[in-house]
Order: sequence, then C-alpha cells, then structure tokens
Amino acid sequence: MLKFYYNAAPNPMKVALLLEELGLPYEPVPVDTRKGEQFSAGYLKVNPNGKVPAIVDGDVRVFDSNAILLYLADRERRFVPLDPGSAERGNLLSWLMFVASGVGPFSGQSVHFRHAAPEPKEYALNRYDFEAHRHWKLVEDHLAKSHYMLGKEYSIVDMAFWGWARLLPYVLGTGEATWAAYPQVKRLLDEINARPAVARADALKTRHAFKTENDDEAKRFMFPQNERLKK
Ligand SMILES: N[C@@H](CCC(=O)N[C@@H](CS)C(=O)NCC(=O)O)C(=O)O
Repeated sequence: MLKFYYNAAPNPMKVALLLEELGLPYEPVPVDTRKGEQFSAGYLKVNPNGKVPAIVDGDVRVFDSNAILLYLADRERRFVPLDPGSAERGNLLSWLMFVASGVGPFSGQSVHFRHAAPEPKEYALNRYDFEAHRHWKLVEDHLAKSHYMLGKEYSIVDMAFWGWARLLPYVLGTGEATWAAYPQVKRLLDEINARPAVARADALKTRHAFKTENDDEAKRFMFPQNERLKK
C-alpha cells in the first residue's frame, strides 16, 4: 500500500487532501519533525532533503509536495489537464510551480521571520512580508478572473493553494482582517474547506500524537542554522 510520510504542516496537508480526493488507500506514516525524525537514516533514504511530505508507492519514491501532487494526479488522470502540448497543461505547470517556488517558500519565510526569528529582524521580515503579499496579491487578482486556479476545473493547483491559504492570517500576521484584503482567496478557501475530503484530511493528524512543545530540542531540529551562531 502507498506510504504517505507526513505531519500536519501545509506541504504535507496538500498531499493529504489529494489522497482523500482520489479516495486512494494509503498508510499514513507520521514524521515528528520536532523530535528530529526527518533526519533519521531510514527517512533520509525516502527523502534526502529531510522534509515532509514524501510517498513510497511500490518501487516509486516521490518527495516534495508539488511533485507528489503531479505524480498522483497524472497517474490517476484526475484533477489535472493531461495533454502535454496543450495551453491547459502549460497553465497547470506555471501555476503549480508558482505555488511551489513562490507562494510556499515566501509564506514559509514570512512565518519564520514574523513568529520565530530573533531580533534584529526588521530587514528580513520586511523582505519576506513584502514578497508574501506580492505573491498572494497575484493569486487574489488571478482569482478575481478565474473561479479556480486553472479556470473552471478544480485541480491540484487549488489543493496546493489550499495548503497555504488556510494559514494566511498567520503567514501575514494580520489575523481576521486578512480576509478583507484577500476576498477572492477567502472565497476559494471557503469553497475547498466545504469539501468532504478536507474533513478527512484534517482528521488524519488526530490519528498520531505529534509533539506540540516548541522546546529547545524542537528548535534545534527545526532551526539547525542557529547552532552556528552559538559557536
Ligand atoms: N519544498 C518542500 C518543502 C517541504 C517542507 O519544508 N516541509 C516542512 C513542513 S511544511 C518540514 O518538513 N519541516 C521540517 C524541517 O524543516 O526540518 C515541499 O514542498 O515538500
């Protein structure tokens, strides 16, 4: 059975949503990143990047959330335009990579510098906050003209969007006021949240007890770069 290595963070949750949308049988394997399980020798064989998510599907190993979305959607021929030379496929690749290389990393860094980094952080926070807003404004303007990220059809790009959009108030540090500035993002987020697959994906994390304390051990694993500052 397909093994899904995960925790409840945005990148694994995108994949959980697709697995549930597809109704595929899978075995969820928790990777407790606050306990450093992402760096165990066994897991590094699955994902040499030491991050979640990853899947093992028979002889096939895939790591990186957006690669997994594309792999599973192509394999199942669902939630994805398939014709390689088509405008629709071009659109899919563009928006999927835009989420993978822009929305995700800039949102993630915005979270880090806003909520975790030590002072002084004004320069870095300003840069990542600016870039997070710039990416989300692009999504907002796009969704004003397009019901889903790829037009009329719900696709893996919407699932990639959902993973981060649900955290937007935290990402931008603007709480509920966020939604007045991003009404189209909220519209699509609400629509996706109402899908039964979301409830099933969210229920997954209740099956495993992940470490919740953000103590020194967790910080050492999550922010290993800080060890260099101690020398
Ligand atoms: N580009 C990767 C990023 C994966 C990633 O950063 N995962 C986070 C959770 S959302 C993680 O594993 N963090 C633990 C760590 O950095 O040690 C993807 O999209 O899968």
